[in-house]
Amino acid sequence: MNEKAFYGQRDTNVGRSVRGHPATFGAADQKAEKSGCSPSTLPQFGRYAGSCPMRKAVTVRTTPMTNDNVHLAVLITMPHSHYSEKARWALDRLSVPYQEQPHAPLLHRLATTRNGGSSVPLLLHGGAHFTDSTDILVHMDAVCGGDLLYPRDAGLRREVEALETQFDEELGPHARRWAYAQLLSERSLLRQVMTRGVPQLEAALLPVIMPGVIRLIRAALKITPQSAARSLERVRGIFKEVDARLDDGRQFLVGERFTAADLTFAALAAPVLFPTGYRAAYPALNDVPAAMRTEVLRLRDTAAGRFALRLYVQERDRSHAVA
Ligand SMILES: N[C@@H](CCC(=O)N[C@@H](CS)C(=O)NCC(=O)O)C(=O)O
Repeated sequence: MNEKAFYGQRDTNVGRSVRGHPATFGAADQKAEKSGCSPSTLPQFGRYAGSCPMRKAVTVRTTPMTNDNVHLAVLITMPHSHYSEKARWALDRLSVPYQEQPHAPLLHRLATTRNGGSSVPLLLHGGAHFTDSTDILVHMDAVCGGDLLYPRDAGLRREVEALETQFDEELGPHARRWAYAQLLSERSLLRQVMTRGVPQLEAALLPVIMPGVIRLIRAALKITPQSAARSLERVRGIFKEVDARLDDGRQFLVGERFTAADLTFAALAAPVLFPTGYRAAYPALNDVPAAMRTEVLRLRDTAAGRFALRLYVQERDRSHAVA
């Protein structure tokens, strides 16, 4: 596989939407989509993340997309992916029933390319596919009536979008590069997190392909001690900007309530914060190298770090239905 094509490329596949303009659906689809946020109208099977009581007591079953279940959302992920956690959090927040299909790194490409994408998360919903986390949030917010993750007010929405873009393009990649740089030599820790919930065959194959996966990650993310140090500096810089924004005592980054900006910050800062309540697979902070732990504790002890941790405690299990 082409190294450049691996990790963090935004692709331009069908189903990718321009902000605020979800991929087009037929009229009948749109009507059906309207009910997409009401769990009771959708087939009750699949793996539902989150704590919505309506999602309890379901069986896990891998279900190919057919005409019968085309409206059930399917989220293709990797267990440890922070962009996948961003999409998962949004679906949980909006009470959208979905089936999650986690895959081991590299092997995820079998699932994503088959569905018109490359990276994870990839969402299949209503006969369309969405190959970028932001597109997933924009689509689901619109489908659920709007004004949930993105404010209806145009000025506030622009502010949310600008922050989300900055976190997507800078915080996510820099936090990831730094974290991988600390963990790539910890093979058994990585194996544990990268196989959580994946199909048995992929879990069995991972130890065999692990050296190749690690080489690929190192090359694709251009990980060197110098680049990792630069990425940590960039993360600290973004945290300082968030500190400054929170300085007036506000509870959320934009406006008076939780938006896609808060969600994206908390999800994409996870590789440098190891938050409790994080749904992606991470090692315990006690098991990571001491230098990494020290830095994580330092970042946790900033206004931005405390803010992200608070969002996990107060907002991660909250859905709009009960907000
Ligand atoms: N812009 C994308 C970035 C997603 C991304 O970087 N995903 C990583 C995992 S965190 C991935 O799938 N990397 C492997 C690949 O690109 O095949 C999004 O927001 O969804």
